[in-house]
Amino acid sequence: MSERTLILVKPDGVERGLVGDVLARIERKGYRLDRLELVHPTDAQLAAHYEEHEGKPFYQPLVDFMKSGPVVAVIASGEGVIRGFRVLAGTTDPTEAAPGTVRGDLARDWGEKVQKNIVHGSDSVESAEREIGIWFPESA
Ligand code: RTP
Ligand code: MG
Repeated sequence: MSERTLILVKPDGVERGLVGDVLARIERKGYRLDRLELVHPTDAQLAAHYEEHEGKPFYQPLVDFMKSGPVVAVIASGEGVIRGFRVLAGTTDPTEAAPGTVRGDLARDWGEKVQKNIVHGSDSVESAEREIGIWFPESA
């Protein structure tokens, strides 16, 4: 069944000029780009987006990092795109991310200090709909 997901190219990906590379991987896989916008995230957007991580040691550094530059927010759709994009992205820690994935090929933060891992992708239908409401309220 077709579904949609919320993808972010994080500030490290934008800064390093990897937006086109990430979008190309999504398109080549056969997913559709439904919405695309360069955004300077607000505190409110980041607090909502990362509410599940509030209170964890990496929370504030993560929010500060996400505010360090613009991000590219994307709604992509297609059959199985939520899981499919997580597979394209690779595991959270680039050390473990498989070659051929965004993080496996391109990310440069390792192990305990993993943070700059280029992309975010929703992890469930519920997360996707919630996150779409944060970044594209008019598409919710
Ligand atoms: P994302 O939400 O960005 O798609 O990544 P994910 O599901 O693979 O990872 P998640 O556990 O949701 O963590 C969100 C982001 O927080 C940073 N992080 N830092 N230092 C740490 O232990 C740590 N753990 C996570 C990463 O930027 C991760 O993508
Ligand atoms: Mg996550």
